[in-house]
Amino acid sequence: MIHRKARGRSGEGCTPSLAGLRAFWLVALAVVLLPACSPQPESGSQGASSAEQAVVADEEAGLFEAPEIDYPEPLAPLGMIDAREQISLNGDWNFIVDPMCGGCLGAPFGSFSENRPGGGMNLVEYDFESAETVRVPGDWNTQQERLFFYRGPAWYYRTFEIDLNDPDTERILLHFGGANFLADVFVNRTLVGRHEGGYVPFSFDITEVLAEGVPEDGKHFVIVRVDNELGDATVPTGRTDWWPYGGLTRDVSLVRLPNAHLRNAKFELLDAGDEGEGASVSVAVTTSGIAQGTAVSIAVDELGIAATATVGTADRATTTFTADLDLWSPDQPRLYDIKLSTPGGDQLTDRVGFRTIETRGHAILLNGKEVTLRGISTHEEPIAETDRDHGVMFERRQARRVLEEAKALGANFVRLAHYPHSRHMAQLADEMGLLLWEEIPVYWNIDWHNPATLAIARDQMARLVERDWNRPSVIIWSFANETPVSPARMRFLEELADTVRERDQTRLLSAALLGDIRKDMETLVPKLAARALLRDDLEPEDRAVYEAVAQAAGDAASADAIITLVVSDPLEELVDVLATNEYYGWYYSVLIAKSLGVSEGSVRRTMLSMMPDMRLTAAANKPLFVSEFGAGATAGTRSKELDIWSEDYQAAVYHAQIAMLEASPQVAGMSPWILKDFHAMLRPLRGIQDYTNRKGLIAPDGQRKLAFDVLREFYTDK
Ligand code: GCB
Repeated sequence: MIHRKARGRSGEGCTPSLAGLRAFWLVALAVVLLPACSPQPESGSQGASSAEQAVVADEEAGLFEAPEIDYPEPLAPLGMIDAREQISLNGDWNFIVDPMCGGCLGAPFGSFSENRPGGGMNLVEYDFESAETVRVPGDWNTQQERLFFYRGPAWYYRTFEIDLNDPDTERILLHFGGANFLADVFVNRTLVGRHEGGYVPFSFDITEVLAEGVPEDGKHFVIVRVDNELGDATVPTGRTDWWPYGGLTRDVSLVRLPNAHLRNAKFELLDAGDEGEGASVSVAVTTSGIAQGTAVSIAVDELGIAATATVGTADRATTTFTADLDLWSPDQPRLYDIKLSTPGGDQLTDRVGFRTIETRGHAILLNGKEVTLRGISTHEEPIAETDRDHGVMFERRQARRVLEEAKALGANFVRLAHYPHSRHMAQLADEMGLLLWEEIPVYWNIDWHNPATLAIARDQMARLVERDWNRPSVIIWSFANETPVSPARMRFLEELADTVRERDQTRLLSAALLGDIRKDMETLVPKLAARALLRDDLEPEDRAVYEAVAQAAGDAASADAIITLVVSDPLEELVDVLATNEYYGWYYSVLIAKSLGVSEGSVRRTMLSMMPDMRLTAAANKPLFVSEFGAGATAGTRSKELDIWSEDYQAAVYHAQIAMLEASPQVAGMSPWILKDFHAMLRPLRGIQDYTNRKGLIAPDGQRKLAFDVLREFYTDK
């Protein structure tokens, strides 16, 4: 088993070095003196081969140093989870909020990991059985009002039953669809491992732990310490414009597998033939414990396909087959059931579609034909707050509601921002005929120099790709959002591009870029000044400033010219689609007003009238995609004067943006920001934001704002 060292994140820093120091007074001293949960510096050496041995009893270590714990890593990703034999562990789990990580003290892996009974002469200051409960899957923030802003550690506990038939012929995995953001997992008092990085699936093999028998109180149990505190070295970092929901946010289950089993399979269209006729498909299967030379069967009954792939070295089996396929597209989302089976009796199925996606010059081609991406961005939040039903959306029906609203908008494309959404999304998009952008939370400024940070990002990228590589709806993998340009960032992102390319070369790679805002402002400001001077509603002080700017700029300040803004970024070499987030009509007006010392209103009005004459283009000969634009509006607020936060102002920004982007030939599509208002700690403004980003086209109660119709009309006219 691979072991990984503690990373010096909140959690491991909570456990004092107690090896050999079991006396109570020392524990008490540690409790009093140690800064609980304070991050510790990364520690050095590699560890032993089992979790118990992994605590290095370093006689030299002082009381105040954390022990060196090597956390077993999760298994390589297990694919096709829905086709597996599972015992669901969803439901109510006992739950202890532990802001100071008191439960991290007093035992090698933290006292709460033991579920030690108290009473009699045993002093135990926690009790899972009588603890409150929260629903799994779900975040804790929206299940209890007092936890809404909570960031830190909490403990989950539940018992389970399973009959272990024969540990020599079967494996039992404990599987998590995702846990935000750090999870330490214990089964029957044994640390089975750690996963860092939210939103993606991971599992541990717990067969050996279960084989040791049921603990003395008669039930197997699992305890998970989940910590949603984020910092400078995590992915995402501690500052994001979305809610860092904590908890076991996705399904939890026990997966029963034969010892020799199929782990995953990837189906790729190698050649689409003549619009699907005579197409060839490659199949790449990964296996575990299956003897070399064994034939894995692949059947697609509807196509009359019965092929075999022989297991070779490195637990892999590959083959290709040819067939007459109906290609998948949003208009005709055709899916086929593919069955895999082994002579030993392991079986898997997946519903797979086949299509091609590529670029030619400025165009994106789906099945060889140019497609314009009529998109919308979304966070993983339910369409209506009343539909929350314990936490972030975790049920298929909630995911379906989001995609139905995207369809109602006339969209053919959804950007799943800014992290991997639940697996339901891509499965439903496959069925409903929507194209998807999937993304990992490399967001704003990440610790580009830190190998541990890179490891988390790579893990998220790999697990996302391996989870969804059979989903025809997914056409773009994105590995970054608004990351400031630097050589270190480039190196980091190159590694992520490699992580994708090693696994999947059939989809497009992208990242949402910031562009060069300073350069754009230099281009815009003289023209904006000339335009402003044509207005008859300018205040004299503003007019004086605009006159001075226009005069200094000379010819650059012509009022009637088309204004071309060029998106460029060193990443343009690495991506297939150049995506840009731009906020003309929202943030940029503040920047200009502040830098010139004029009223924001004068800039906003001028900008709105100028945008139809602005064009977005890119230096690279690649498709340009506008991955964000938008404006905030509190639903129900109306203003003839177009005051900001009104639905009218938001609608006006949409009209102006659409005029600009429709006239920009390099733009191959857009995904405005955003389908629905969403919780955001960065948005405190009382009475208007109330910790909600208001750029949604839909309000928290599910009501559509004016801009929804503006975009719908544009999309459905096309
Ligand atoms: C952005 C970010 C997005 C924010 C959005 C905003 O550029 O990519 O995460 O929520 O702007 O509303 O400011």
